Amino acid sequence: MRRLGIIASLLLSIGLVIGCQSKSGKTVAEQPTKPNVVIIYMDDLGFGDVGAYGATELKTPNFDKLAEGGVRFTDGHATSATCTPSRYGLLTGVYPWRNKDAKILPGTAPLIISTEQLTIPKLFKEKGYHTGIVGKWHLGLGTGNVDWNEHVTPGPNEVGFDHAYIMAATQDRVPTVYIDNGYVDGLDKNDPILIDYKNNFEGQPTGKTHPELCTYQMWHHGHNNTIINGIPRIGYMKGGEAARWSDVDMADHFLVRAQEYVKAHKDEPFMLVYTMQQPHVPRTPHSRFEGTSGMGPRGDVIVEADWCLGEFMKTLEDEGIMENTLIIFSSDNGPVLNDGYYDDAVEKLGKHTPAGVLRGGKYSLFQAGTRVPFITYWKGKIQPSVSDALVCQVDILASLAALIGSDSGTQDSKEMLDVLMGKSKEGRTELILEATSRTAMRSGDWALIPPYKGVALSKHVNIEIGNDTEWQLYNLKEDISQQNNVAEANPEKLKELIETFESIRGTAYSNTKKLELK
Ligand code: NG6
Ligand code: CA
Repeated sequence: MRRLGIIASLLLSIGLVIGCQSKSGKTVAEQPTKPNVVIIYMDDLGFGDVGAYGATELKTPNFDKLAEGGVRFTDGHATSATCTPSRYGLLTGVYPWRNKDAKILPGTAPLIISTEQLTIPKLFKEKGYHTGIVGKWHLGLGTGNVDWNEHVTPGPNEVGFDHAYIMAATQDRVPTVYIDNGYVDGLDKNDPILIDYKNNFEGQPTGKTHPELCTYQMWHHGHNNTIINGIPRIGYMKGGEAARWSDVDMADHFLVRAQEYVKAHKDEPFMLVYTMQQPHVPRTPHSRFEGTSGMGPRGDVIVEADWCLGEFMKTLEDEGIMENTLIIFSSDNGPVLNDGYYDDAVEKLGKHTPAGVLRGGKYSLFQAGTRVPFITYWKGKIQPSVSDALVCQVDILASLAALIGSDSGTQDSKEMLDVLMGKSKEGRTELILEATSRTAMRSGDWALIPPYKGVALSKHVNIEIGNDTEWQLYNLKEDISQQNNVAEANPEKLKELIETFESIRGTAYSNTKKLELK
């Protein structure tokens, strides 16, 4: 037996030396294999919603494991304080304010990424990867007037994803169905789907006319159109009964799809974007998670999402590909409590601070709008560390291009592979941030916000969104919570930063058509 073993290992080593000589003379064993990449993207998860980022009341063991085993960025940003623009910036490597259509989209909006445009999945495809997306999309579909009963195209498949299992927009917007590579999953053609964002279908109850039918959750502001699963939504929908999703099963549903993707593609290099829907409204935890956080549905769905991450990581481990997979974890924008439903997010918050020490939240030009949990993890390759480098999701495209040996890139995306890998702390010097079509700038420790008209505090969501009649300047090194506007005390610095801002942004920024919040 023993002799057989020796012979086998001899043969194996001969095979390695002879069979695996590459052109460069290196043996393949010395060359890096093509790593898999998984981007895990949360919806409205705040800077302070993660244990490793300081949450004490909310337990997030799996988020923490990733943060503590990888690089935990303390100054990592989404490109925008809302979803559509952030996702646009992430996938295309282009600042969303360059695209006038990169605004919160209705479920009927056409695709806002050009099919000619460079995207992260296209980069990977060029290098022989399989590419997939599972979860929330919210970047528009079709070219206008989508017929949901036919092939819905162009969409993720046409901008680089070989596989796409998505929800079209948000959990609170119709159509409330999953779309499997352009086709509504489980559609009965005899019960066609009709969608309208302006007019209701005759005789259909809405959240407004039939509040008593909002049995799962009641609307607070907006969200008073078609009622599906006892939840009133944005937009009107008719038909497609068999295809409608179950809200409380959504997390499990996407998790299984993401796990299936990994299992199906573990033997080839792949790039997966797994975009969870939590903790965006409506917050609908599965009964296993109901009451687990003590904070009501918002806390419960964060616990649920944390569990999903843990299960997903187990799959990578079980399939034996953890050591060959880079994981990037982040959120599309900062936190919000009451985002349009009565769901106890405010009432049961207790001492938890979803934005941590930061000011503002979702929709805001203050730091909590875009500064979000941002973690890179690669077992055995990335050493655990905390990085204060200024990084942004717009840079992921160029950095991943460098990882897989592609020289494609965009004007806005800065290559920061060493920073993401924890080898360097030289982040960005400048970064333009966006919130509801307004822009602001980070430059080193400085945060600059131009004067904007509109309410300072959005009453509905109870978030300071950053509007002021004066220029605002904050020194985040001394004042992370942006309490002291030092613009007046630093006229030289202010002038210099305005010049830098306008040189990147142009002077038209103050005339942009803004989404007015109430
Ligand atoms: C807002 C919705 C909010 C949420 C948001 C998009 C109302 C009153 N509010 O317009 O509930 O859906 O859009 O969120 O309708 S995001 O994370 O996808 O950007
Ligand atoms: Ca969001």
